[in-house]
Amino acid sequence: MKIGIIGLPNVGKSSLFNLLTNAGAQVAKFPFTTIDRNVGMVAIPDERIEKIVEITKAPKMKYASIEFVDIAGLIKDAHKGEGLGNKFLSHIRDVDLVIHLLRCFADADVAHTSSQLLPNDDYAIVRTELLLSDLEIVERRIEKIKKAVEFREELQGLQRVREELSRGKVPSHTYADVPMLSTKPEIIVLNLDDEGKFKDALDGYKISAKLEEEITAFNEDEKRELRKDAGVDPESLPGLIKLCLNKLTIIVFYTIKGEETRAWPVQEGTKVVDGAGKIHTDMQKGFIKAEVLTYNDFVKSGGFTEAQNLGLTKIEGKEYVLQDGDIILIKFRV
Ligand SMILES: Nc1nc2c(ncn2[C@@H]2O[C@H](COP(=O)(O)OP(=O)(O)OP(=O)(O)O)[C@@H](O)[C@H]2O)c(=O)[nH]1
Ligand SMILES: [Mg+2]
Repeated sequence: MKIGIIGLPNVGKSSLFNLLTNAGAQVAKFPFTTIDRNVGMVAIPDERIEKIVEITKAPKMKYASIEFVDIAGLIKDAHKGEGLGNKFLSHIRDVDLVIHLLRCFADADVAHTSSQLLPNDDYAIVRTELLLSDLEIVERRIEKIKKAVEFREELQGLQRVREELSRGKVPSHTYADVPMLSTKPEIIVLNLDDEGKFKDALDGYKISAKLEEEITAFNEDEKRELRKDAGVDPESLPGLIKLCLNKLTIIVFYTIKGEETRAWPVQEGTKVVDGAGKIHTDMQKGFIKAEVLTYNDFVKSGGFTEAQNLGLTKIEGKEYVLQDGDIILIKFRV
C-alpha cells in the first residue's frame, strides 16, 4: 500500500514528506524542486504495541509501516506535458491513496502559481489535470476496442465514463485495463501558516509544515497547545496517518513470539493464512492453525500464557478473517 502526496508546486509536499519520514528530501522556495519522486517508509503510530511490549518485555519492537511517495508538483496542462510533463501521472497511478496538499500559507518569498491564496481554485486545477489525463486514457482505450465484438460491453461502459469525465465528473465505474487517477481515494490536506492567519470554508485536514518544523523541541502537550493556537489539528501527523489507514481500510495485527514483538498492516478482510504469508511464506504454505487473542484480553490477562490459562485464546483455521488488534500465534509445518 502506498500513499502519494500531490499538489501544485511549492505547496509544501516535500516539507510534509520530510516531517513524516525524516528522509531529508530537497525543499526549496523554487517551484519544481522535486523532479524525481521521493519514497520513504513511515512507522504507523501505535500505542497498543507499546503497551504489548511493556508486557512481553521483548528486546525488539517493530511498528507496522506504510510507504509514502512525494510526487513532483503539477500545473495546469500537465497532462499535455506542461511543467515537468506527465511523468508524474505514472507516479500517481502507482499509489493507492492520494494526499492532495493545498497551500494555505502566504509567503511572498515562496513563489506560488497564483498571486492570491485561492486553495479552492488550486484544488480544481489539479483535479482537472487528473480528469483530463483520465479522459485521454479512456479515449485511447475506446479507439483500441471499438471494433472488437468481445469488448462491446466495456465499450458501452467506457463511453459513459468518457461522458462523465468530459463533464468534469469522477467516473462511476472503473475498468481493470483503464487505470484512472481521478477515481483514487483522496484526502485533502491544508498546509496553513504557523499563526493561523488563513481562514477559509475549505474542508480538509489542517496541518502546518512550518509550525511543525519550528516546534520540534517542545513537549507533546506544548505542541498540542501551539497547534490549537494556529488553528490546525492537534493530532497533527499521527492523526493524518490514522486518517490514511482508515481510508485504505488497513488494520494491524501483532506477533509476539520470540525476540521481537511486531505489528503487521493488512487490508481489512485478510484471512489469517494470508496474514501468515506476510510473516513468512513457509507459514502460509505449511499453515496448520492460528491461536488468536484480542488485544484487550491480552492486556487484561497480562500475557499470552496467562490468557491461554484463562481460556481466552481461540483456535482458528485458515479462513479466519483477521481483526484489528488480534495477537496471533501461527502453528505450521515446515
Ligand atoms: N511559510 C511557509 N512556508 C512553507 C510551509 N511549508 C513549506 N514552506 C516553504 O515552501 C517552500 C516549498 O516547500 P517544498 O516542501 O519544497 O514544496 P513542494 O510542494 O515539495 O514543491 P515542489 O517540489 O517544487 O513541487 C519551501 O521554501 C518551504 O520552506 C508553510 O507551512 N509555511
Ligand atoms: Mg517537492
